[in-house]
Amino acid sequence: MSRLVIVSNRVPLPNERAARAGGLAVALADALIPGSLWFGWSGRRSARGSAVTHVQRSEGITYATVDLTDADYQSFYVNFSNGALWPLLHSRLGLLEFQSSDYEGYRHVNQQFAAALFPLLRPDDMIWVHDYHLIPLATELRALGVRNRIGFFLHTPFVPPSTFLALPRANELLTDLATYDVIGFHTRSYRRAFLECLAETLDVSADKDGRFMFNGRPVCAIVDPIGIDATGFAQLADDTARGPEARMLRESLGRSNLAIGVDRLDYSKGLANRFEAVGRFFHSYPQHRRHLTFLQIAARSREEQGAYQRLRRELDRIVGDINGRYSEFDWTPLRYMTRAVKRDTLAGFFRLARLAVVTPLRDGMNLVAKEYVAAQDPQDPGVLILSRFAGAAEEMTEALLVNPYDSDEIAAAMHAGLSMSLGERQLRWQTLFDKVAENTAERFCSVFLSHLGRTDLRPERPTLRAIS
Ligand code: GDG
Repeated sequence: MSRLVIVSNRVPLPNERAARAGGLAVALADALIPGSLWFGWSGRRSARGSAVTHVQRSEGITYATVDLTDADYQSFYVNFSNGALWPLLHSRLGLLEFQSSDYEGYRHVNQQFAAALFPLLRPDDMIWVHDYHLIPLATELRALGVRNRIGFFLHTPFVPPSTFLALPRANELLTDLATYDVIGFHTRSYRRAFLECLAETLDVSADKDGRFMFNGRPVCAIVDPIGIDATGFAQLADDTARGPEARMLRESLGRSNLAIGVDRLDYSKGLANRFEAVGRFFHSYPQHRRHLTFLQIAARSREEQGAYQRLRRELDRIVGDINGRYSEFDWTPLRYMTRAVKRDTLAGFFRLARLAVVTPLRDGMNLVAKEYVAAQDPQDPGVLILSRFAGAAEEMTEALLVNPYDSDEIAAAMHAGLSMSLGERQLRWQTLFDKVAENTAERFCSVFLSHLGRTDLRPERPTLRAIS
């Protein structure tokens, strides 16, 4: 059997996994069969950058990581990946900042990653590259003569040509993507947008299954929604809802119900609009004052970027405004913390919450929505309020779907959720749970890898001797 090699920007090393927020690490943990290799950035910066590869083993998995230099960190990670590609792929052109030198830094780091990974590869490895930081990696590996199967999965949305082509050098990135054997997206609409970009810029057309030819080779763009280990998470929630943190939370709420939001602190997650909606809710439905407490856990991320610093200041202001306006001496409507919470604690908190408000402005999938559903007590499940613009909305249609820009609609959904009969909550939850339990992380990985496994190895390059 081929060995699986996963490549992602950050490698969730075994000793740091428990408390880190981030969807990719959570989902891929399930794909890692002993014997696999995971390669990527160590999360550290050093003068030697990628010149040294650090290798460690845990539970049969090999983790190989490289550092970044300060300059590479700034151009590759902060500026181009998170300052240009992330806003672009979340349809936030106003936040896109492009500098050619950052783009060159991005390509340079991909080249260095390829060079560091190359000596670790075996001829029949299947290489699975993840996310927007590493779009050019297959191009760089092919340039080194790597003939292995190489697949790519994009965890963010993909955007139509009218948006994607605003990025200078967009054509080069589309060519890079078409250099993979398999390219995976969460939803049909992201794949459609990608194929439209290919048709418009590279004059490539695909069949209805996303298959197309590029440079004389077959390529396949697939739809493969990511999921979670639903039964494992349900068990975790059941256990930790009885644990000390959950008990302390429950006691602190008094007679009030809990609504919960859990997100990385990112402008794509719609936190400012959500907080405005919480304010609208207590304004428009005063009967819920004192009877509902909203807990928002927003683990800080990417703090080096101006857009994120501005977001924090804005959120601090709105939270202060809402709490100043509606708090009583013994009740705070909106509790807001920017520290990460342990994963098992989070599972227990989800189970206690009567409502989850998951309202990103755009989101590739959104695993929090799935985790909340998995964590519920089947006898007395809570209600999920979900943005129409999360990839998860394509499958989770029994949630209360809302427009995340419309605070009145979110407030009305919160009221509807709190007023919903037990029978309706159970019906909606059961259907949602069945979907979450069917589309697991394990299924996501096996679908992708079975597509990748069906592609052919690249032919050996003709050597000079063969030509003469
Ligand atoms: C990207 C795409 C796509 C959050 N706070 C804490 C914490 N988390 C965990 C959640 C969840 C994960 O982080 C977040 O996953 P999401 O899917 O919601 O979002 P992104 O990190 O933006 O992930 C996204 C995903 O990739 C997978 O493809 O769904 O659309 O943007 O698991 O529970 N975990 C802990 N403490 C926290 O405070 N331990």
